[in-house]
Amino acid sequence: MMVETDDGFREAFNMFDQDNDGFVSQKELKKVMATFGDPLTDEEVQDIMRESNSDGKLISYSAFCKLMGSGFKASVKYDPEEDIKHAFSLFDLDRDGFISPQEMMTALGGLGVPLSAKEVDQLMGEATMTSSRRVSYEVFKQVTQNGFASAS
Ligand SMILES: [Ca+2]
Ligand SMILES: [Ca+2]
Repeated sequence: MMVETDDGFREAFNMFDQDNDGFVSQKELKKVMATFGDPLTDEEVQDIMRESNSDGKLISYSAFCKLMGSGFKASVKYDPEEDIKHAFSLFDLDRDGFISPQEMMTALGGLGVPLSAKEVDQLMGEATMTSSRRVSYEVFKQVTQNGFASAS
């Protein structure tokens, strides 16, 4: 069977192997999947572990490649659009389709990034390039994908 380029999986593997010990543990698998907005139950994690490895405890890189080559890939396929939508919804607290400075401040504070009103104002200005200080989903997406510097 043809396997995709090693590098593609290596990148994904490194993302899962958070302590860089060369294996993906149950804990790491669960944690990373949760950050994808797709949390797994303990049972699901154990199923994946069992599928990937005979000892059912750690996923080696080669086992990981096998997983990615099989059906597992579809279920963890990284979908940036979904991810951005999810992130946007975390910011747009009142669901009016725009992120207000207040929402930005609240959401970032919740993420452990407390910003002053002035910093938020500056951030919003860089993101929107206008004085409206309201970030629409389109702007948010652009900023998320390109970073603040190149948003235009
Ligand atoms: Ca690890
Ligand atoms: Ca809002």
